Amino acid sequence: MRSITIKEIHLHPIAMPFVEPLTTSFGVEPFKAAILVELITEEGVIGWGEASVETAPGYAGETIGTGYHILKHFLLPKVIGKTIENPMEIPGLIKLVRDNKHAKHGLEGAVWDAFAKTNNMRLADLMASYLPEGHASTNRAVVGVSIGIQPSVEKTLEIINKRLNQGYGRIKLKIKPGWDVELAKGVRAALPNVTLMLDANSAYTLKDADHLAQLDDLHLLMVEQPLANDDIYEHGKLQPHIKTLICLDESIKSANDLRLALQVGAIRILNLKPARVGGFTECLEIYRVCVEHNLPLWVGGMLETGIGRAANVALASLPGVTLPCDISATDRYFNPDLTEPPFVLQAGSTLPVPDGAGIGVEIQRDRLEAAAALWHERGMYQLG
Ligand code: OSB
Ligand code: MG
Repeated sequence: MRSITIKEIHLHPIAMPFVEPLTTSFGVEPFKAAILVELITEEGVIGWGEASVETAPGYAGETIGTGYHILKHFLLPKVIGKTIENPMEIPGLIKLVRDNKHAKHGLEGAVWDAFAKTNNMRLADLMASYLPEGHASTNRAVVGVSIGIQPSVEKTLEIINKRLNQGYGRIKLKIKPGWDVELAKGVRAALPNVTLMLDANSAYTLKDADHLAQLDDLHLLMVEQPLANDDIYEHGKLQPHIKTLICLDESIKSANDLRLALQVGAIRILNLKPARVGGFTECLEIYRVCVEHNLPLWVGGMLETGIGRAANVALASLPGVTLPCDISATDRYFNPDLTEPPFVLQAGSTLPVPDGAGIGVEIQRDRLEAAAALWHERGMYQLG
């Protein structure tokens, strides 16, 4: 493979209006915020990454402000001017920066895209080239849709029916204390066969074990992250008390976290978000652990723009990803998105991997400028 030398990196903080915002147990974001990372190689190849940080530190503890600060002052100086023989060298170059996984993923994503483009390969094929034989891309991702907290069961059913009619084959509902068992029972009664799961975003404690056991007979696909964002131990205590399989999201920030969760029986399914684990190098390590342990795996999302979403589709197309992913079509998020062509849902609730090199979608500069302007206009704080 041909190496790349990193010449320049530009950071683009952006804001975009959502078609439909996503209310979770920790709140609702006013608009889609992210820092887009534009990397230019000595040869003039441009790679794009997305640090899908939110405006508030509710999900990850990172924000647009911290992401910008860490990227600009700590991460970029460690890689500019460097020659990379393999994108998996990036974590070693930046390992003295602790945590800040979303920011790291934005940088690493840009390197993976530039590296794949330099070698005239799709990102999905570049990822597969670092996996054992038999893990070639399936060329599509099987996907579902995530629905935020609504004012009533009726309103929720209305949105679910809209999504089912669009062709989505798996529905995820956000829950919080006071908005859980009644919702799930109501939806199950109306739609006995829909593939349904719940996501609590860390809103419960072990004291809620009996309450969560009321979900046992609703044949849910899984319940995602019921307990604290930094907990593994108590999820291992909860799982024997409930029949619904526990899927971890927030708790798993590395392959080592996953090994620990497996050891203590805290996890039956993994939501793998590239942003949460700090990039695709760690994703591929986690993927290998899942394959080794036969752990069902799917790719989660952070309501990414087309840049982050295209890369997530590439990862989600690998055959070790065995459950529907939180990656929906473009029209569920933005109108228009920053990239072309849009992702359009296909038969079997799938999204195709784009044919082009790297992430395979083209950034539209006029839309990027508009999104950057909207950040400056609506930005909640100044970036240093
Ligand atoms: O918990 O999976 C989550 C979005 C922001 C923060 C946390 C989560 C989410 C989603 C998004 O559920 C799903 C998507 O990108 O379609
Ligand atoms: Mg989640």
